[in-house]
Amino acid sequence: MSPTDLIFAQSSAKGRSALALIRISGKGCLQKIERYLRRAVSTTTGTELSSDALVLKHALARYGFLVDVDGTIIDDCLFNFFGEPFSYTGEDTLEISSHGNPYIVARIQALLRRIGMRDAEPGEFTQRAYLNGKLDLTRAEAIDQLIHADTAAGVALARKATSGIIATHTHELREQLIKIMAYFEAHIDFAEDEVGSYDAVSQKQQLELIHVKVRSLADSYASGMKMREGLKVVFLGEPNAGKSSLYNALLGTERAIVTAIPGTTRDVVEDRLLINGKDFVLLDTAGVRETHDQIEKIGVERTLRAAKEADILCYVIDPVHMNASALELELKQKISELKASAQTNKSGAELIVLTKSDLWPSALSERINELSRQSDAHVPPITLSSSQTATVGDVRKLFEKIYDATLVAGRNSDSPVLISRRQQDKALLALGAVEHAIDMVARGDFPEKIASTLVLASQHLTELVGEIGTEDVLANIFSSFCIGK
Ligand SMILES: Nc1nc2c(ncn2[C@@H]2O[C@H](COP(=O)(O)OP(=O)(O)OP(=O)(O)O)[C@@H](O)[C@H]2O)c(=O)[nH]1
Ligand SMILES: [Mg+2]
Repeated sequence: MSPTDLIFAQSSAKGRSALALIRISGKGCLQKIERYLRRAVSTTTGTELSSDALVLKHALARYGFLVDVDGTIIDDCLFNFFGEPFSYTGEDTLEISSHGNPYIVARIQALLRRIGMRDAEPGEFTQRAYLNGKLDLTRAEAIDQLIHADTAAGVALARKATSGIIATHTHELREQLIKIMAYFEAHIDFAEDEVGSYDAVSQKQQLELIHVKVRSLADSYASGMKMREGLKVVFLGEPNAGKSSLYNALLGTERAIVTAIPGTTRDVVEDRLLINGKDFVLLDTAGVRETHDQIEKIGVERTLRAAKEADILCYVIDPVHMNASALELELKQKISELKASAQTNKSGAELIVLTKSDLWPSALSERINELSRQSDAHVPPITLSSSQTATVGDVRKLFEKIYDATLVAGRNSDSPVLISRRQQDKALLALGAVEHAIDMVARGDFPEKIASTLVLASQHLTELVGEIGTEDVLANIFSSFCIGK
């Protein structure tokens, strides 16, 4: 890839559409194409077609014809020119919006090849933006994610990262490390009376503060990932408990089959639910029981596998035949049975939904209400549901509450959230080096050794932002991006 070539690509989606956008980048791209631009007839004034070339200036839009080498009109297009450095890539950039017919796009691309331009590699525009100092690597990655995110949180996190918050925060941490490093370096060669007395303990405290920050930066990747994917809610219960009815009520569609026959649901049914910008993946499952039915048996196995992956385990229990006075005990018993069969040891959140409230005897109703208000009850939070009265609002609120409690880092808009495994790897390497340096200070190691470990830590942070990177590594990162971006 030569950074001086003129490159082009269709930046809009392939296929038939109202408009297509072809982007060209590289020094002198306008001069190259200018002889193929013609003034079009004004659709408002009907002014005559002129053979004059269109005059394009910096960041100006012009409407006109694009003609082929033989002078025939390819299409009437909108030309947007952005002169260096005021473009996405930092180079002269011309964007051609034509009609979105694949034949027209192919003809334009053939013309561009014919006049010496070449097809851009995936991510090459962004790579040029990076090489021209328009973006750091974390922002380039953010742009790629902004295009690919398929959840509300994914878009929000990518947007946040395009502001450069990851780079800013990482630079701050790096500067703090360098200050401490300078302290240790100062004590390598100089006598104590020149640089003051050597106080490693206070430096260790500073390092511990940085350690906390680097750790929360590294940890932010996992919580960001959960936000992007959505918290997995698994509904677990006996056959006929009302799982599928609750599931449908939450989604607002008849997604799962509901019948009065126990053992209706066999496959795990999966769908997404968005509550106030928070993503959840809801999994309805087969009711758990001993069975000889071969199909149901497989269904139960699938349920138990899904339960192991749950971020929120939602016990769905039909309490209609439970004893009001022994309710708490009976619920605990039921839950421990379900838990034992699911063998979940994941420390996800749990909640109970008690179903069929329209059928509850009044004594049971009173006891359930009492228990669900009781914050120190010895069972997970309880919420009530009935497919008839559909009190799904309460269930949604509980989901949200758990979401907020689980994904603290992502909610706090001031703290950066790492968005790629590459970034997390670098943060973890930096974390390891800071930990090592803390141990060295504790052991009373030589200042030069501590300083060199801190150099290493700061290098990992620099690499996180992408300021040091071999060409191979960079090409590898950008090649996973879209063509035309
Ligand atoms: N009266 C009443 N009936 C309900 C309520 N919720 C569910 N049911 C009924 O209970 C029966 C079982 O409901 P489902 O939602 O299929 O139960 P499930 O837990 O998915 O059952 P399986 O798929 O067999 O594990 C159906 O006849 C529902 O109409 C409710 O709130 N009130
Ligand atoms: Mg069901």
